[in-house]
Amino acid sequence: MSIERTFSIVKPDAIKRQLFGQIEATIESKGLKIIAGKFLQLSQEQAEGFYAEHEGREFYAPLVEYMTSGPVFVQILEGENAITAYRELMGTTNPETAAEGTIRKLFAVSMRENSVHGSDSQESATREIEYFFQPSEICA
Ligand code: IDP
Repeated sequence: MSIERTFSIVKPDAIKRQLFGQIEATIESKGLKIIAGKFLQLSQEQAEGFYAEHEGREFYAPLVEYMTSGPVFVQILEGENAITAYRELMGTTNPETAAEGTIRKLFAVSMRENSVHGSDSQESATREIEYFFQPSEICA
């Protein structure tokens, strides 16, 4: 067991449907601590850069359009094995295959509008945290 940090986004579909509080409560109930967070309206450039690894895929342009369609909440979560623990709590990308009790099973609308993001590795977590946060914004 090790204490890790992971990066999470509550995506536009969830903010629009006022599911922010329920999602944060689910995260806290799993023992993950929210050590930084802010609401943002992503620019086209921010969304493209964040999802640059998917450039060229057929879902890239609609994904960027969706991620800029309304406010998001970006946050840093800390806890034991936080990267894997939060990926498990989110559920699979496609909500139809997500396990019972996961955030995506509970709240997601579709494969694109799937309510939350979570880093998939230590390298991604470091990159994504640095993409959105200054060290001074982290309250650990
Ligand atoms: P993840 O968010 O579960 O890690 P990724 O494969 O990294 O999934 O994809 C990033 C995001 O792109 C997904 O969360 C989802 O919003 C969107 N996405 C991925 N694959 C598809 C697809 O086939 N159709 C529509 N949207 C997709």
